[in-house]
Amino acid sequence: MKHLNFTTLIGLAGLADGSGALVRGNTAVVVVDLQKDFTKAYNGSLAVNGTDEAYLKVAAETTKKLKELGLPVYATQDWHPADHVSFASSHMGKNPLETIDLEDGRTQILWPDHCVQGSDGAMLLLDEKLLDGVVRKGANPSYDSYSGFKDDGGAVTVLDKTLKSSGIKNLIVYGIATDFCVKFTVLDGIDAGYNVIVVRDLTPEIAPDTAAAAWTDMEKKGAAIWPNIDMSEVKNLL
Ligand code: VGL
Ligand code: ZN
Repeated sequence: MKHLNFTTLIGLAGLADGSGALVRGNTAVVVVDLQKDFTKAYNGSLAVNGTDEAYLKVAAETTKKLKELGLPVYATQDWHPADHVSFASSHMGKNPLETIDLEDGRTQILWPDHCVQGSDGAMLLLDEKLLDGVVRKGANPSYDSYSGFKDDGGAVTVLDKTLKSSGIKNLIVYGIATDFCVKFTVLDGIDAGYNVIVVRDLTPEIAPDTAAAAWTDMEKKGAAIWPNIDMSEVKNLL
């Protein structure tokens, strides 16, 4: 996994709520798209670098520790129909990683078929017992949804409502991948008013250039980038 060289750990002062401090007792974990198809460990169709067994083990152990501290844990799950607009196979003569212009003016990056509803590749790689909820996204054939909060057509998922109804103010976010689903989930989370922490070492990337831009965008918007999970920092939020 390639990383930007952050010289300083961005502390609690850099957060988005404007108050300069995280709110204690109101923190949830959002694990993004930890699914077979995105991993090398399972030979996924859209396998992201740095998603070997070792990564999955650390991600699972960290999630368990956070849950044991009492934090609610939500997972997003990419959940596409077989004819999804983001699949190159849905567009005659097109290949994965090409970009197309859709009729309504959106541009769409094309991917190999991945996370097809009900398929083995769509399976979440987290123990269900750790999860307080799963937010499925990308189920509308016509719209992609990198964000766990809303799709490209603006249709919202249950995530914001679920978090707000339990008084959540801070999110700890990690998962796959930096440059797409993590980035848009983080940016939308900040727009929805949350203080967002992103854990770099638990967040692999599809490509170095798009990932570098993603870290910059997230940081500029006010996300706190933690190099890794510091449990004593997390306990400060409790
Ligand atoms: C993702 C590309 C397509 C992701 C999902 O989880 O980052 N990337 N679908
Ligand atoms: Zn997808």
